[in-house]
Amino acid sequence: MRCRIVGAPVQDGAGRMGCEMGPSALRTAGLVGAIAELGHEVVDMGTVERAMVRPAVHGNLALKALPEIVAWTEALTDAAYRASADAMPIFLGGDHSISAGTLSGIARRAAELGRPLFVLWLDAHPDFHTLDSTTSGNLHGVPLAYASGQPGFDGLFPDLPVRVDPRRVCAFGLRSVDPAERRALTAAGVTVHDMRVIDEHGAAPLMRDFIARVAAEGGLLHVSLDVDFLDPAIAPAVGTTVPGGATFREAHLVMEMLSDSGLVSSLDLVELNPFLDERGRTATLLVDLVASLMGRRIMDRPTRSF
Ligand code: 4U7
Ligand code: MN
Ligand code: MN
Ligand code: MN
Repeated sequence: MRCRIVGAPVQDGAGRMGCEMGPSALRTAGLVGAIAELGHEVVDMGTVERAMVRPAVHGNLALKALPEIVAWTEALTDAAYRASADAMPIFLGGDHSISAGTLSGIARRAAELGRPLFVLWLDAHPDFHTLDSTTSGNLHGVPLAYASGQPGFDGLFPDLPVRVDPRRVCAFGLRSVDPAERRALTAAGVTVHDMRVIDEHGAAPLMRDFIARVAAEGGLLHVSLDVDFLDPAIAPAVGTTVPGGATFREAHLVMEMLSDSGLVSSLDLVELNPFLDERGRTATLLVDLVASLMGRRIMDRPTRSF
C-alpha cells in the first residue's frame, strides 16, 4: 500500500484550543515509522495551508470561526482530492471540521473513479448539525451534514463538487446525539450503530455486515476516527469526552477487520488534543490503532475473519 500523510492543524472548529498540535503529537508518537515497519510505502506530505479568509455571516449568531473553517474546508477539499490520486491519504487533524474538506475531496475522487464512496464514522457524536441547528456553534459538529449535502450550507461553505450519499454512511459508537441530529440522521438514511446496539450485538457482526455491503458494491471506504469514539479512560486527550466509549479491544478489532477487508482507501485521525494528554498515551494508542488498520496482527491468521 502507498500512504500519504497530510497534516491539517485546525482547532477553530472545536470548543477549546489544542487540536492544532494533533499532527505534531501523532508524528512524535511514531506514526510514519509504524506504517513503514509494516511494509508500506509512506510519504509525509507536510501540512496543508489554510486558504485566504473572507468575511462570512450567518443568522445563527452562535456560530464560531465560520470564515476560518470555510477557508480550511476550501484548502482541505483540494488537498484531499490531490492526495488521493494514487495512494491512501491519512489526514492528521486537527478537529473534526477537517472532514468537511477531506470528505468532499475524497467524494470527488471516488466519483471520478466511478466507485461508490462509503464512510465509516467512528465517533461519540454524529456531527450532523447544520449551520442552523447547532446550538454550541462549534463547527466540528457539522462536517458529516455538510459533506452529505444537508441543506443550509449554500453560499457560505464551498459548493460540494460531489456529495457523500448518506445511505452509504455508517455512524458507529454514537452516545451523544442532539435532537435535531437524531431527526436528520433518520430522514437522511444514515446507518447508526450507537453504543447500545454495539453492546447488544457486539462490534464484530455489525462491522462484518457493513464491510460486506461495501465489498458487494465495489466501494471505496473512508474511515473517520474521532478520538472520542474511544472510552475516555483509555483516550483522555480529547475536549469532548463522553463516558461509555469503545474499549481498547473493540477499537482494535474494528481496525483489524477493516484491515482484513482491504477496502479502506482513506483515513481521518481527528480531535486529538495533546494539551489534554497524559504523557502521550492517547497519541500512542492512535498510532497503534493505525498499525492494526495497516496490517499489524497478534498472530498470523490462516483465513480471513469474515
Ligand atoms: B465532535 C455537540 F452539543 N453535538 O454540536 C455540538 F454535544 O467532532 C458536540 O464529534 C459536537 O467531537 C462534537 O457541539 C463534535 C454537542
Ligand atoms: Mn467528531
Ligand atoms: Mn466526537
Ligand atoms: Mn470532539
